[in-house]
Amino acid sequence: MRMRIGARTFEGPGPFLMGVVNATPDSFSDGGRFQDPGAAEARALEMAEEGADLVDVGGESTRPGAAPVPADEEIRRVVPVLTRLRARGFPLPVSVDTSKPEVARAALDAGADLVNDVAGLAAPGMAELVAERGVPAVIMHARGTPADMAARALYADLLEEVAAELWEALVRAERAGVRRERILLDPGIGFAKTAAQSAELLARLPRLRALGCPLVVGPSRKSFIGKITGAPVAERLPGTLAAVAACVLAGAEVLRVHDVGPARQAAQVAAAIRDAGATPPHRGG
Ligand code: HH2
Repeated sequence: MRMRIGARTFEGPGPFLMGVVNATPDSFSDGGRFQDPGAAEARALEMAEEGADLVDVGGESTRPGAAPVPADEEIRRVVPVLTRLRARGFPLPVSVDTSKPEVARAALDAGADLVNDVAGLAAPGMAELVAERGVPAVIMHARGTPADMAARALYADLLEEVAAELWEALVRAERAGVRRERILLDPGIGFAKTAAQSAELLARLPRLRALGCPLVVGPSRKSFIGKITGAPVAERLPGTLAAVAACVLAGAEVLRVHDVGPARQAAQVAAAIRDAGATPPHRGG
């Protein structure tokens, strides 16, 4: 990939790590821990130390069944975190995880560099805002809302339908003025996907790479890992690291993770294996 995000240019196959900071009371794995803006700020700093390439600040849980959060409440959760990070000269690009244009606008005004939208820029005005501000955006695949997405995990051909729906969202964004070279795509692990479907998407990521945009993947601590292993959410780090490695080997450029330090090591080793496979075999002698 080659993309300018905030003050940094992301160049090459990565993998780049996007650290998750959920300023929410109810996120599925870290709800309530970083709700205070000071705690969220400290978490972002810690992630930078651990080797994050950017951090993603969110104020609404999108776990299955989560209640929607009004825009003004989401703004109250997210903007103070961004303001603090920018005021102290935080060196990494910061993304805002939101599907609402009002929240994205307030976050961009407070210094966010990228819009990460689990609804694929579908809300009226969202793609126009991204176009007008000239910022990059993540278009993630999902169906429905957290309330009904589990019931919408019905596909005749998973990969082709996810690819087609991502493509539709990309074309819609381009019509609104978003430039192709500022778009990242994400298959939306766990969003209207069963555990088996999440695993299949990870196995077949190269199909989505064919859409031509860098890929972001967020497997961290998700329920497919629990379904496969029986591990509760607090014990899914080993499974997360296996998924991170698989994503890197399958060509994902950005990994969205909660545990940046451990994911850094897993991603580095997977990337070394990926790159070793791209050079001619060593024949000794
Ligand atoms: N997953 C979550 C939220 N935002 N954004 C992208 N691009 N890709 C993802 O897979 C993704 C995302 C859900 O995880 P989390 O933020 O930890 O939980 P919650 O939604 O409960 O806050």
